[in-house]
Amino acid sequence: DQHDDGTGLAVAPAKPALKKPPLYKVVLMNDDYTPMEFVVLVLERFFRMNREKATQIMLAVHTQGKGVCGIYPRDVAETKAYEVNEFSRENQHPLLCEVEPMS
Ligand code: TYC
Repeated sequence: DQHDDGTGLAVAPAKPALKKPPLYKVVLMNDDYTPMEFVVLVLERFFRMNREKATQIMLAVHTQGKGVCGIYPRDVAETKAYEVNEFSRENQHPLLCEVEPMS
């Protein structure tokens, strides 16, 4: 980093090149029609959960209305949500996945 601009006065050092990106929550919404088994499959396939963890998250969403299934940088979060919604539509289920900024 260059800390002197030639005037002899200190200037702020450059930002470090590798900074942690802002994180976003991928959230699964409850609905009345999507089968529980399909939600478990989605959590296993797109969020790399084992059956036990997937079942636990599915039931939390079922009882609480929505739930976080993963936390990622923005582009990864948007891609996950898009792929889940595409997979749900292909299988004719209304399951909805959304992205929310971390509070
Ligand atoms: N509520 C659904 C049912 O009773 C199950 C379900 C769980 C749906 C989680 C969506 O994100 C969801 N079949």
